Amino acid sequence: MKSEYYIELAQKYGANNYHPLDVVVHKADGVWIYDVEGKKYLDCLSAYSALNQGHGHPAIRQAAIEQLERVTLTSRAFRNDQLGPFLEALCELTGYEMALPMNTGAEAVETAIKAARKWGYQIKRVPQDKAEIIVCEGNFHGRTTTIVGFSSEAQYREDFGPFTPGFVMIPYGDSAALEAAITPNTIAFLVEPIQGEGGVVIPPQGYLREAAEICRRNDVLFMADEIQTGLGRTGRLLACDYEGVRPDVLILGKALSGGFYPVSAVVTDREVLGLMRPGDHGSTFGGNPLGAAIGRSALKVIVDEQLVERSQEMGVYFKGRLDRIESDHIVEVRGKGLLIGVELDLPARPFAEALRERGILAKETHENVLRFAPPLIIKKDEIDWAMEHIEAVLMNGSHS
Ligand code: IF1
Repeated sequence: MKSEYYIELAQKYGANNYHPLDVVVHKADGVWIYDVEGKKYLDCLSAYSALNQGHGHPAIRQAAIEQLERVTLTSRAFRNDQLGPFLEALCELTGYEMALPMNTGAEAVETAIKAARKWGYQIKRVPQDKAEIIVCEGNFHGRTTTIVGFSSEAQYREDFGPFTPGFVMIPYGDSAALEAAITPNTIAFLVEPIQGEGGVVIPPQGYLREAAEICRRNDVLFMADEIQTGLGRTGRLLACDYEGVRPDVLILGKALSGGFYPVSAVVTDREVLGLMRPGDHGSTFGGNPLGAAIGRSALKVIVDEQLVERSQEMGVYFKGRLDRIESDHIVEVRGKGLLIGVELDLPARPFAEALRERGILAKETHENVLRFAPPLIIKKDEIDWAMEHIEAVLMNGSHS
């Protein structure tokens, strides 16, 4: 069947809440994607960093198959033999005492908000229903009604209100603004170490360290949304590691499953998640044995294959090659590890279309930014191949 057939079906029966590139993926392996017509593409998006380990990683696939054949779902009404080992691996790798598993990133953010509020009322002793959480302009933390309620992006909010109260917005990258916004009722600061959707926005050096210090001084939880930046994407295990910051609440998702299954988690010390009591929170699928087996294997691959170091090394190489392209369209190249944004003086979408024509899948974000975020297993010669096309497209505008 030709691509048009599948595109028409999805357009006819699917809600129109996306504007995808018209490549109809049939299969994928490692850094490569194949469409229904057999054309091959280099994946430079990694499903927004969910595929740090690459498509269909053999070790994760094996763990998934073995678990599929045993048991996939128990619900948390019963225990299973995969959850404990997964949580242990997650806590040991990140250096925390406890974790709460969920499925999607947005659910993990919601979970972090609930955990922080509980901490705020029980430990910080904020008056009931007065807890405030500080968030940043340009944030992206997911699509639930509570989360879009504190988005600064008009379209994400429009016609979806009324929204959950209790959130205060400050400019991103401005630690003085954080200090000024804190009140006796502030319980937490929720922040992305690099704003992905915001256009790969890197805050000023020292910002995360200052912000964490301000939070510590004011008895405010520093909550890092590392759903996109975590697990090696930026060349460190966590992007917060660049500034030696250890968040009080760490939020992970995406690559926690290597793209096999939705697996997310909130990770903290006992002081925060230790406050959860039976019935306070839950999810039918959260912590299920299939997700847990996949999650544990996905973490093992990151360690065994030294994907953090690879991300650092290949990221420097990838960005270095981009830096040398002398195109009038490039305003700025920015990034850490293999999370790289190229800001253009034109809309980025036609550039993404031109790259797709040449066999490279990348996506625009925030109108003018082209994002490159390949799986962390990408090799130098694959970057070299891609760079010829990227250079041609960036030099000639989108007409190449
Ligand atoms: C979509 C963007 C990326 C995230 C951070 C939480 C979530 C995300 C930092 C929620 C999700 C996704 C969602 C996806 C596109 C994508 C995205 F372009 F929208 F902004 F990655 F940059 N925190 N980001 O980046 O996780 O509930 O989706 O599992 O189409 O909305 P989720």
